[in-house]
Amino acid sequence: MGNGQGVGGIYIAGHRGMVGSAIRRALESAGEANVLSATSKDLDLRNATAVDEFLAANRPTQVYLAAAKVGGIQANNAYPAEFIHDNLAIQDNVIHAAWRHGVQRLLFLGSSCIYPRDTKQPMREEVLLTGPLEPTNEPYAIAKVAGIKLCESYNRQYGTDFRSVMPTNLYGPGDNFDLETSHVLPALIRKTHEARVTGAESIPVWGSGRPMREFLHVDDMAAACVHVMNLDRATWQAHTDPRCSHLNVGTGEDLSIGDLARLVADVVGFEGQLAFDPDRPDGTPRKLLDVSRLKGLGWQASIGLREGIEQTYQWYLENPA
Ligand code: GFB
Repeated sequence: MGNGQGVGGIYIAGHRGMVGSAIRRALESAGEANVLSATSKDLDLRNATAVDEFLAANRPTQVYLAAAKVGGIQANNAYPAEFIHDNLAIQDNVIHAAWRHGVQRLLFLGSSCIYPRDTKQPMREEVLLTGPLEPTNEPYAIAKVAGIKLCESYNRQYGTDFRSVMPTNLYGPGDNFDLETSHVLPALIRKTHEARVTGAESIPVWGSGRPMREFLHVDDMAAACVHVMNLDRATWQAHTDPRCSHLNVGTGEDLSIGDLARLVADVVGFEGQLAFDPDRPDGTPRKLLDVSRLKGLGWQASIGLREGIEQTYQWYLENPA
């Protein structure tokens, strides 16, 4: 618990997750020595009293709220109660305690699934709450919308400086490679690698292969988080609206799941077939982010998709589950 250096410092909630650990790497490589964290065994973020006591004892100046119950399309469908309950509880506890204990700045991490299923592409921040959500991840999305509104409400009522960023589909080192609960990219890396090793003729690809997705490397996401956290308040306020304060984080480019599977096959060196499985859900047809707001604030992604997949595949080979 904590870092034993007394009050102050930067607390990363979810430091063991893919995004939290990338934020930690980014902060440490920028020379930040005072990074606080607590494992879920030591601090259950769903427990309001425990969260309050942790923030009261450690009094961080900044909080990165990267802790969340996450998963791919199948996990979202299978565990809707956990996806809405755990995420609402974590956010509510951390944001409320951050206000109570004078955290100077908090960054809440959401997801591009907050936007309506059928909306104009690329999606601008303003389309939030203008239409129905994609059913496969509605509980998760509702929790993330609530997180944005929690931040905005505390800012409006109490003058806090709580900010939100909404990443597109993330991938990279530390990802979940479990085939039933993971997102598509780690699943394809694992399936394709195993097919190459065993000499299988084809790999199963869920759905039609037609949905379009945008992928952002987690180190880009971490860099964006640190960038947004460090913007001075006047700049942040000038580029956001008190009732539409979240910022999209993505590359601004997408591709079909079929093309993604072919790219992964090329990186891994698998020459077999793709076997699309129409019994698995496609989910939302497209969710490309409009990233012009964040570009206007001086940040854009730098890791290309092929390069990111190559690096993640290497990480997967070096870190067997
Ligand atoms: O990454 P994914 O699970 O999540 O699936 P979403 C993206 C697309 O890839 C879907 C297809 O059309 C899947 O059917 N796909 C193909 C696969 N093969 C596979 C496979 O082996 N595994 C998986 N998982 N998908 C999630 C949301 O939606 O996106 C979350 O459920 C979150 O809430 C996350 O927002 C970023 O992009 O459909």
